Amino acid sequence: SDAPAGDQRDEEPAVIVVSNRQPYRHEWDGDEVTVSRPTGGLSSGLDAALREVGGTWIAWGDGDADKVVVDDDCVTVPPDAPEDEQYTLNRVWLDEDEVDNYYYGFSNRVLWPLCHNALTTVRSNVQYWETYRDVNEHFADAIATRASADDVVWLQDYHLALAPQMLGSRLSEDVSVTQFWHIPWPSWDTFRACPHAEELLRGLLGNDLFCVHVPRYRKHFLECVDAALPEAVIDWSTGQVFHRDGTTTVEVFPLGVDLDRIDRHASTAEGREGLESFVADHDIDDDTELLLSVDRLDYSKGILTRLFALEHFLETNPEWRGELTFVQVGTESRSSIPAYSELQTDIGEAVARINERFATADWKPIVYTTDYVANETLYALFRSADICLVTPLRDGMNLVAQEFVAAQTDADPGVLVLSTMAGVHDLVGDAAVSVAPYDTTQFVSGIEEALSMSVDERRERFRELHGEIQHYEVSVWVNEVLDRITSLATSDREQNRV
Ligand code: ADQ
Repeated sequence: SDAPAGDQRDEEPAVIVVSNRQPYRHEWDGDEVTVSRPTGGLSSGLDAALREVGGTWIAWGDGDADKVVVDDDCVTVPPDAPEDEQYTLNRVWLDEDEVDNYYYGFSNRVLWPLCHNALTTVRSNVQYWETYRDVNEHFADAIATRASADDVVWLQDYHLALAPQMLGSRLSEDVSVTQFWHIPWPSWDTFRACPHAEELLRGLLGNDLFCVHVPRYRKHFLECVDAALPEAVIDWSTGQVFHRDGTTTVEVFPLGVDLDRIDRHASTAEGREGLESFVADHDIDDDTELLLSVDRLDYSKGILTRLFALEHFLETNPEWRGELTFVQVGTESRSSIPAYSELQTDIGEAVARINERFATADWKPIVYTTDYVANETLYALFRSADICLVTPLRDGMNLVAQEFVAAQTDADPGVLVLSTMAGVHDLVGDAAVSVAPYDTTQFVSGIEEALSMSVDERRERFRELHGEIQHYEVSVWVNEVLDRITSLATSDREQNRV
């Protein structure tokens, strides 16, 4: 392709972001091209960073195989931005078998449940593993083609655990490699269940800098390295791991959301109108207290235990019947994996059962939708919610909790009910109403506490939450990670000179 190589702007090093998911999707139908844009907080944060510094984003060219033009690896994005705000999107094309075994297989039937302590859900086989390794090779090849001296390669997440080590033989010493692990890192006692634990750890030690959301995960990662790799020497105070191929520094960089963008979206006319239609379409009574949850339909998000807790709440608090509406927005996810399709069925059934049990002629306790909700509408919905229930069984960070806080206002803020099992709970702690998601009794008390909280206490907690999540807004996070990898590279060069 003749797309321009990622140019380096200002004094910053050129950045090569690498992720499984692409930030823009191009679909050609004859001559007509449709570009869909990123929606998630992370992808728009990284997109903004690349637009600023220039560079390349390498990702799986996910799309409808009949429609995408498969021989064109690179395009310039965003298509409608001025030239000095564009960068190169370089796609790695995968065939159906590769997607099945690498993405739905090893990534999401082994690593995802393993890292979320869902060991009974892990399904491992040699084909998943070998394809995972092959696809990581494809990514490493694509990176090696694009990277030049002093560049920073920034890998995202668990789909690419082997690529860093593979880069060792493909890149010159002066290219820095860093990776962000977006999901939890489990204890060694869990991680050792993986038949490829050592290879995965060695793969990740190909990074100069390996980053996680909270200190717990860093501690677990270092303990895994300590237990599994006899050749590694750990400096526990600095988080440095010395090994055959060099040094890997393991650090903590919590990821946040874009506070201004959410606040802006929540107050736009589109947001307000979107919210009005949402309320009308779903027959929500404006006078009821609005309880809200927004999740991908994933077993780690604790949706079923939440529904059971709500059922128990309605059972034991009859005075609240007719007075509240619980809205669950769910996005379908990984549906070809049985654990996910079964979950979708179970959620549908639980919602129907609870509604049947408690609904009256003019009131329904649960509104459940899997429809796409536009960003503006979603943030307006967050703003209008009285309580947000973020109750995962385990979650690397959880951005929804932060999006809810970002959308609230000081005058009459809502209450965040937050699972102790979410990474974000380590950071905001008791400013939220904490619940243990597995304990129905405690969960119900949490809902009762949130419903009866005085406006003074709500304001106090909101200020505390808002103050806390400001520290790691997504733009701050991007800059801190990039500054850190750059400073590690500089001190490395200086040491080599001595
Ligand atoms: P996820 O598991 O996807 O991310 P989360 O952090 O909650 O979880 O982020 C989901 C994002 O998708 C949020 O921005 C949310 O608003 C959006 N979203 C969800 N449902 C939606 C819907 N129906 N419509 C529109 N938007 C929707 C992984 C880890 C997390 C970690 C993030 C970032 O599992 O623990 O916080 O990466 O590192």
